Amino acid sequence: MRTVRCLQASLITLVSGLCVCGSNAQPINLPEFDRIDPLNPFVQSPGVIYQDQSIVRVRTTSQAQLDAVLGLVESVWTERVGVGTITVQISRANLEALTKLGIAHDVLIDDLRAHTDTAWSQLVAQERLDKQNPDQNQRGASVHDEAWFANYKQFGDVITYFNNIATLRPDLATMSTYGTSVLGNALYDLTISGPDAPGNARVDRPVILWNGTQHAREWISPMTVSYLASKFVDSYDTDPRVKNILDSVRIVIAPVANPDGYLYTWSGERFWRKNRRSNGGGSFGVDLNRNWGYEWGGQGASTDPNSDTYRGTSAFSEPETDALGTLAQSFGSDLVAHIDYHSFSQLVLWPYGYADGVQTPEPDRTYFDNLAINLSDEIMSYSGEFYNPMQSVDLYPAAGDSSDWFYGALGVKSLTFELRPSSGGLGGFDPPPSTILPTAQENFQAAMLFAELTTQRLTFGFTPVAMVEADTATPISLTVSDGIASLDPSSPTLFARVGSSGAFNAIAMSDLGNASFGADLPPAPCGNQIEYYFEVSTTDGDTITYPGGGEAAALSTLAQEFNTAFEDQMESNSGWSVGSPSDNASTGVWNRMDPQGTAAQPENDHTPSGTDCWVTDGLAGNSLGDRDIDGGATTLSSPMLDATSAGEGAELVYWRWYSNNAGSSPNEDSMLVQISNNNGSSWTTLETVTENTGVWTEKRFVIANTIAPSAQMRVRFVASDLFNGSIVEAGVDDLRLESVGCSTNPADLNGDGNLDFFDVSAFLAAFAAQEPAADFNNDGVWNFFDVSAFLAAFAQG
Ligand code: 0X9
Ligand code: ZN
Repeated sequence: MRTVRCLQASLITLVSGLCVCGSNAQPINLPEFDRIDPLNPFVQSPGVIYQDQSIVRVRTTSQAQLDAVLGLVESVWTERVGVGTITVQISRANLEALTKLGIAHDVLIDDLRAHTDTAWSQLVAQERLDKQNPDQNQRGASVHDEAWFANYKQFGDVITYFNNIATLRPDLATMSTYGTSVLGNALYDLTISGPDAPGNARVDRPVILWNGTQHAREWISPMTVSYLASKFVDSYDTDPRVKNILDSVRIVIAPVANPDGYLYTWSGERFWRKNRRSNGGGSFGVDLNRNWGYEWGGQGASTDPNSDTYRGTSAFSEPETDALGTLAQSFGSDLVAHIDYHSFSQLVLWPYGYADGVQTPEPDRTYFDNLAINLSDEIMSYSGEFYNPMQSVDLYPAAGDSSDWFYGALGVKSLTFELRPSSGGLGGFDPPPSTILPTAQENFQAAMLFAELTTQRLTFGFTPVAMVEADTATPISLTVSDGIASLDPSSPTLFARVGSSGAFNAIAMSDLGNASFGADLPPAPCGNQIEYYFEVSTTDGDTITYPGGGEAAALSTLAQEFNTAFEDQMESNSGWSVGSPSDNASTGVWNRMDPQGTAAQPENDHTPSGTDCWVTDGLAGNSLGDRDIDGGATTLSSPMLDATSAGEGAELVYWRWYSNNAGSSPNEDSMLVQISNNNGSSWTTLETVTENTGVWTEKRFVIANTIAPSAQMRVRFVASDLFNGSIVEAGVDDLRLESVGCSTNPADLNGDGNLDFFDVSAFLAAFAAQEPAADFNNDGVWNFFDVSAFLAAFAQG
């Protein structure tokens, strides 16, 4: 009853502006917001200010040239200003002066006013359609209203939409303010979480904070976080995945971190970025994303109040950053993760980013890298859009950004998302309104996964093996890192069984250091499956399995006989050669060495006891782009190998590394792996590698499926950086020729090559006599499971 009464009171609130719900107040009393009426013929577009202005990309070659350019421009649109290429806003008159000075440039947007007015007229047209239902246009027709996302929304409309969520679902959403902007606008946030439950009080749940709109002109940001808010609340009753998340997490969303700037982009200047602090002397605005207090004031943060990246007078000098930081700190150690939503470029950025060459310490570096890749993959598989995951400093160094502070000062897993579009000059800040919904939807997928991954009690790392050596114990290892809970290091246990029935045997795992735990899979006769899973405990007494489903979700691997006819661990050169007539790479040429690890290249070769591998220049260099492949192709060719040595069905096996997802223009390139059976006279492609594994990956090919095996086989790896310059690194190690299979079926007990009645009878005799031959799962007991394993092997023929 209480909730219902409060809900009624809340609905009245919207009208009367007064809520008396005690401490349970869900929606809040909103002021009258300044609102532009785009349909009013006297209202001007926020592009008017750009009359006779152009956007130009300028290329300078000296400091003198750069100074001349800076003297002519209205403002600089590039975050990183220096000799080289920058994008500037310049008056038509000064554009002529630039031309006369002979400084190289391209005009990106000739008439900035016309450009902005075109985007504005799209918005006006959509507003006209929306106007048919004015109430819905402002606050949405329901908790989650897809139609609301058909157009960009002003500050007041966003906040009204949020308050409406809290009004309609007071059981799930609470609206608050957390401070006031420079110009006195309230800073709003919405907390979303499932109701209190026995043993699961809201206040005990970890907190995730998402904020939008630090940068005023990035209009797709408030829209995206609005979508997250309403979609999470709306899906609670219908989507078990969302219910699961909201019952275990508190999500706090601050949709407009910079209300003054955002209001100004609607009323005055469409491409305003900063807040609206008066810096004196007619200069306005601090870049809030240079004002945070971790390593404040370093690279990429300007001391010039006129600059678009002005850092402010001190860390947290601005009430907008100060209040958001204070809100974050108010959650204490409950705050576990944060995302700052920006646009544009489609990036998933992880800290640090405050200075060139800054290294994020392990194990967080690996954690962030995996997290960002997982989120990027999630979006890719949902919508096909690529969000490039990278450490933020690889975009450019910028001190005082939010993610550096959340991570550096609070130890919170923080990301900065750059939303759609992936590219596009200034127009990138005003993609057509039809971009809003798909951007928001793909980010809802990523946001769900983000909530799940960052609030995991522990994080597991395990690479399943498809096949193991028959009759041999196989060492495997599992990594377990602390998440929001801590691992009891004495707890990791492997559960395994031979065959697909019977009890799993518990096998204690030993601590191998570096969060890694090892144990042996039991030996199994050729042709048998081994099923297994892991179980660990947290220090607070929870039991967690990997995979999550435990026994029911057990992993499996097949015991096989491997006959290795040839193996090259690349520890010495057995006759490999580098180069081909068509090679034209200028850097990153293949060499054989102990690689130096970078974000794109392995730290170690693959051979467990080895050091060296083939790698496209294994030196790390001064930056990611220093020693990778540039300018074309580089070819690595094997010596002549006898493919017939491993018999019929011979397989070519190698471990490879490939990375092309860091830096600019990612995923444009590939590595060709080719095979020849005539000593290199002609080549057939085995695979075209594009997947960015970022780990050593084993590849296995039945040679006869591609080419007739001969004694004159050669293999070559052609890695290249074609098209735009990008980061490409590749590696090859541990190449083998082998045959895989079972020479004898273990069910052929009398060894006559036939599976028949006589084997069944031999099995029964051996079983009755408790002979090893009938202990099919090698567990020292003769029971039903041996019968079942025998029958399984028998059935395989
Ligand atoms: O420059 C920014 O603040 C962000 N890009 S935006 O175009 N939205 O302005 C990116 C910040 C990423 N952080 C670092 N590179 N340190
Ligand atoms: Zn931004």
